[in-house]
Amino acid sequence: MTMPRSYLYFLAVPLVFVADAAFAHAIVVASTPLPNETIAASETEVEVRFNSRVDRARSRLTLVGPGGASVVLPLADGAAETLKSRASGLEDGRYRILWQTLSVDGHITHGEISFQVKR
Ligand SMILES: [Cu+2]
Repeated sequence: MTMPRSYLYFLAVPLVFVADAAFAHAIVVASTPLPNETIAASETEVEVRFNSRVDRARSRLTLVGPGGASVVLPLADGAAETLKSRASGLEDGRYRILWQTLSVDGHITHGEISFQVKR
């Protein structure tokens, strides 16, 4: 099957643009805890891994507890693609890890990972 050259050109341009944007932004590729994981302990490692390096000084992990109170988690050293910390003193209930990050292309992205503590 053959296509007019001009049609292929217009088809290709948006695909290139989308691929470029996807590589540039920080996207979560793995996490601890996993989304909706249940933890049977009062503390856990917190790690969010992205598809690209992140600016740790301008990134943040916030833990929101079952009662709605939130605390900014201190970031530990680690791989350049990760935000790493530790949450302790956890009670039973549903928690959310809010992540906000500045990726190397200067774009801020954010999201959240929900998990449950049940002992
Ligand atoms: Cu970007």
